[in-house]
Amino acid sequence: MDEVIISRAITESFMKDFLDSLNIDVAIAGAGPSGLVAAYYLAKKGLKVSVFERHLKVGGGMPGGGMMFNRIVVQEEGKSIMKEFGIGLKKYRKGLYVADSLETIGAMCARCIREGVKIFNLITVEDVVIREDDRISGVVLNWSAVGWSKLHVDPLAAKSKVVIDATGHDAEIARIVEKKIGAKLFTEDGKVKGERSMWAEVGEKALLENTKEIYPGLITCGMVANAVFGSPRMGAIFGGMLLSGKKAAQIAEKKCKA
Ligand code: 48F
Repeated sequence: MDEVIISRAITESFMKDFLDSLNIDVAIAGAGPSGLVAAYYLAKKGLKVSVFERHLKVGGGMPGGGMMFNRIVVQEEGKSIMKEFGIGLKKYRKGLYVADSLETIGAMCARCIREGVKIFNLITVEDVVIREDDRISGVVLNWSAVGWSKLHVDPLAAKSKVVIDATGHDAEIARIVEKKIGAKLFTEDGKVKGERSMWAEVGEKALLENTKEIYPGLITCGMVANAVFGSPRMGAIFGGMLLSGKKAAQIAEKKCKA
């Protein structure tokens, strides 16, 4: 057992995936439920997709369930996507199901990776790459530890045809585009409106409508969609997140193939 061989195996295997991710079809910021679902459907269609997640763990808001009770609730509309991932659902009442949030994360992650999605944890998307007409053309990446320790280290970049913002409540990529490019997003006033207080039913309905291209090459996904368009949050109900991920994938696929 040679420690150097173990070290080489890890480094070479990781670097192969990282190099493969520098020129891709779709870059996804955030490995929460919506980002993972989007990645899965894109990979299933044969597109090259990589997900960059800031934290050590993937799953975004899922491990904490509702107030640290590690369960999530999914309504009828999200059932078929949960089934596609092979996740167990317990019927709670008509049209409403409960899932173990840890099983959900494990299953989503495994299915994504088996479909060919490259998932990188501990990497933050800190900016976007732009080209003519300020079109979004990729993501700017750095180790999350660099930001946390406030080190002055320049990032690296990956090019993609489309970027999906699945960063959750803070809508980080949309805000970067608004601030740094001074861009008018495709919202009423051209800005990120910020999410509104909790109203599960309205929030869930709005989520699908708000999942769209908000700037050339940038697509909202999951909670980002409601944060960008000023719609309510919805708490630990996840059907909308799954459907939003699927819709973001469909929009991104069309753009990649256009
Ligand atoms: O927050 P998150 O789970 O987003 P989501 O997919 O799902 C929302 C639900 O979890 C919940 C909810 C349910 O109704 O409202 O909140 O919309 O996952 C977002 C992920 O993005 C990562 C973050 O660590 C989290 O895992 N993230 C955020 N900013 C960045 C990032 C960034 N700049 N670069 C990389 N990852």
